[in-house]
Amino acid sequence: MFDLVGDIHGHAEALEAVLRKLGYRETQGAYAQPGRQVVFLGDLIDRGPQIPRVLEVVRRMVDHGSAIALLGNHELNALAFHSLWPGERDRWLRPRSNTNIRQHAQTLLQLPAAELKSTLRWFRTLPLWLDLPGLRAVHACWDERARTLVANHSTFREGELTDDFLLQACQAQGAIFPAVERLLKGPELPLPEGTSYIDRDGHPRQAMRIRWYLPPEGQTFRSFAISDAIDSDIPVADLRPDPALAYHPHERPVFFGHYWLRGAQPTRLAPNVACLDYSIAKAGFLCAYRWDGEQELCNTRFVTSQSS
Ligand SMILES: [Mn+2]
Repeated sequence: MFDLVGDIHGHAEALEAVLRKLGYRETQGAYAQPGRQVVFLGDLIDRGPQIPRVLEVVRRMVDHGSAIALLGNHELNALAFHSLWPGERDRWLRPRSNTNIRQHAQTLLQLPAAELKSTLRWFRTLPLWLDLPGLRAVHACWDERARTLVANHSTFREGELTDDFLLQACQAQGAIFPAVERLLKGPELPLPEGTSYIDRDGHPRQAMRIRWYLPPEGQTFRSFAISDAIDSDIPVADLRPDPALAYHPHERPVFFGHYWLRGAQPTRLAPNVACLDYSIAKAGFLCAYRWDGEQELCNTRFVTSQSS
């Protein structure tokens, strides 16, 4: 059975506390627990103070077979940040703008060159989703159309993200760029003409992150927004629904991270939907879910790094 762990962002102390609460013990250098495996939902790096230790704990578990680690947008961004355009000497797949350097700065600061190189090689082996008979997991959004498009693309190899794949996935003109963005960053909905809101980092935004797992019928922009908005700024105008979105209640349970949720006590977002990102890198906590095969998720099964 599986224990799912949300975005860690370099917080090793919280990670090890949660692993111990879940019943994992460090033996022969790797946390393990008979009969159970961790699924890390991505975003291991950037922002936090102990990135090398987080990578060490997670990689040893993956090598040992006691964990599966999915690729988050921060891992994909790191690959693109350090990949040159084909045939060019100083043009990177992810432009080295001040914003992009700032986002990646703690990783650059904390990892020596050789370790960074080995980490990037390892990132290339990470899956973008986990699709099992009883559960699904992805960093930001389960979108079956996007997933199929990526899985069937000629550059896609399971467990081996090649230069060709990164080129198609990381630059705006790439053939699978929109699909990979949906899976790893989630869909965004443009706000009505002429409106905007200020996000939690103080930036004005014209598009909002949405509750993609809910049916959009009957929602307003404000009720359909998730996370980073100061809610009162979002207009109450009706949505034009895209029924293709939504995660149907009869689908198997899906777990994801990415959304910087707030609140003292994690709760499922729908009977078959749980987000495990509770903003550890913004004064929140690390969040996990102990899954024993149930198809209807249970609010008592969340485990967090908060003491109590
Ligand atoms: Mn993320």
